[in-house]
Amino acid sequence: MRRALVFACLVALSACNGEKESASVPGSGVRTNIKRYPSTGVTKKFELTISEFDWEVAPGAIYQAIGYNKRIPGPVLEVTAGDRVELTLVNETKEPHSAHTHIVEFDTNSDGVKGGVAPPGGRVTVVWNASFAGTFPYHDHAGGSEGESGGLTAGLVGALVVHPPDDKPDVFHAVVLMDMDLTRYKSIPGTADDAGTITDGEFRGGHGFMHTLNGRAYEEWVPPFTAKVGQKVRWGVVSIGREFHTFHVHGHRWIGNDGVMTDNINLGPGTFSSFEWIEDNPGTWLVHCHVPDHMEGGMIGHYEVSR
Ligand SMILES: [Cu+2]
Repeated sequence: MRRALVFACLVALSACNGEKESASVPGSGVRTNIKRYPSTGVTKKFELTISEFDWEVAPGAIYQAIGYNKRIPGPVLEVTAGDRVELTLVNETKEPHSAHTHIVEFDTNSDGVKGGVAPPGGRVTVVWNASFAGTFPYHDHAGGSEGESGGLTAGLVGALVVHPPDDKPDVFHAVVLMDMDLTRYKSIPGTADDAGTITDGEFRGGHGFMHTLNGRAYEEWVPPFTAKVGQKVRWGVVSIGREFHTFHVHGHRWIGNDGVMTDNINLGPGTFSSFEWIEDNPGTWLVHCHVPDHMEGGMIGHYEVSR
């Protein structure tokens, strides 16, 4: 009886996988039907300055950050599929740093691990082709004195957005999910423990201390995402911290990476997802990670849809 049940489950699973493999979802990063775009003949140039600065994760919570262009996350790099990109990094810190970029095509000189690293006080230019559409992470991978994860936790993270040339949205929202680290706070007005017990302050922890949407924590502080009814709204969500997260949007639904309808996607470290809809549901909606202490730890914001 049990064996028959297991067999039935296996059959169901393989049928399910077969369905996923043949799915074609534009902009969703499916594993088959990957579309490689021909060159546009255009070279886009970006320059990012890497420096140390104070970043306000939540009101009064000052983070000793290292980031691109004095912000967490770094600027959204927006290009068209088929573009060639020259990305120059100017490193004003005392450690080597880089911008390793997912999915794009490059050689090891532009990988950001051994090649493509900006030395302390120096600069480097990396070159890659944005041949595939979607939203992907870029992040430090140079492995300075704080190791491979030090730059990520300090704030050296960002999103690359590659739009198909013939399919641009009316509204695009890039979302970077990132975990902060208690040891990097210069000041934090009040803290609670990981269980959320607030003794003398206002900020609940989560694992390590606060989780962010685009570098900010809590719905009063995360700038609201906006759209109007009738617009084609595309989201590109990148997860780049050390925790697993979900991204949940109230009042909406879409086709997830696995080809199945969802309103809440799973994102492990270094993963990403793009999805879209034609907006038809006005109101102020919550967007948040569904891990309870991540949501309580700040990974929550608003999506405001007007008529
Ligand atoms: Cu989370």
